[in-house]
Amino acid sequence: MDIESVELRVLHLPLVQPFTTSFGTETVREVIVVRVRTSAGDGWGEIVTQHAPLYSSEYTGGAWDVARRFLVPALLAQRRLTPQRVANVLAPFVGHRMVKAGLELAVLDASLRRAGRSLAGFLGGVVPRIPAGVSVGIQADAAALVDAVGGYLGEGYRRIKIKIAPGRDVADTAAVRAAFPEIALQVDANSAYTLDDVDTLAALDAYDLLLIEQPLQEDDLVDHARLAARLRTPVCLDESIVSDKAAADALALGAAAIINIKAGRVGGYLEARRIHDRCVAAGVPVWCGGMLETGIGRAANAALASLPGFTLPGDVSASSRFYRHDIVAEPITLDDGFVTVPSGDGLGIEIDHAAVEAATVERLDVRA
Ligand code: NPG
Repeated sequence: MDIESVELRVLHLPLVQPFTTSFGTETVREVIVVRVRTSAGDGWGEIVTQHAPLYSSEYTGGAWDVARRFLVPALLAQRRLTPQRVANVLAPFVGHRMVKAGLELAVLDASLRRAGRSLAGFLGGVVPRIPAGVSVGIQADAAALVDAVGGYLGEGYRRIKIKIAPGRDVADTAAVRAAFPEIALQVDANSAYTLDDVDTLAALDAYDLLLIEQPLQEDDLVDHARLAARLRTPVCLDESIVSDKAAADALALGAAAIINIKAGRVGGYLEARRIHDRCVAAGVPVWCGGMLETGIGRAANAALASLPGFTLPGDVSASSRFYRHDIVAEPITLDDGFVTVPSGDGLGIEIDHAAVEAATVERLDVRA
């Protein structure tokens, strides 16, 4: 397959409500979508960077620059590119994993469409639908949080994750647990704590949580292992797991008992599958995280989450949890608390071109 050109667009998609985490509040999702035009047809991908480097060092302006100047030209210089070769071609360029993941996804989509195969089938998915979890941002107060959680439970979500931050942790968790004693509940700190906070984090042990996600900084693997030894609640890593190698290190150190796999964060769906396979071999449960994906990345995440090691519900929610108007013809919906894994060729989605056009704030075509 030869790539003829790559179209990059920055989109601005308003969120149905603000989304607050320990690193900030988003009201508009800024995201880059990728369209590769190949000798065998088009493919679509999504680069999940945010406007500012708050979750990771990657951000949209940097992603745009590195894609345009280095990564896309490197792909355009290849003859007979396969999805499996994308990561190798891009490997000389350090970092920028979210950009690499978005480009690889577009090549995967084009290649699988041509082959008449679904992404889920290609990755090794084993179930036609996956249980849906939802990530609930920090609210004005604990009562508002309980209300928000109740709303999502009413929609059928099967697992709730609440965001925590210093000062908004134990009381918020206690309120949700008191209101909903039986639900599958977990918390996400997005790196907001240090080992000095061990007593606060240990206080969360009282609330029967599935896990605590990324309490410490991205590069704090040793401290996560120390913390894990002090908590009953299993420690799950997100930001720290930037590659299969990082996953191997975290497991070897005892820094994580559970891993959140996000294809964007680790450089692509093929690397995500390697982490899945490693965790299955090690008996470590994984779940599929989310980064407010549009219908493009959401379809791909549902495919990934259909692999057998994804034994915990992930953050693959309905598109309507974030967007009034998604950019695909058939946005992901909830059916009895489950999301159907797309079974069509490639990502199994059709792009709503008018919606893409309406959301575009910047566009660039890079040609061979
Ligand atoms: O459902 O897509 C979703 C959002 C899940 O909470 C979620 N994502 O820290 O995991 C996270 C958080 C996030 C959002 C991270 C945007 C980075 C960017």
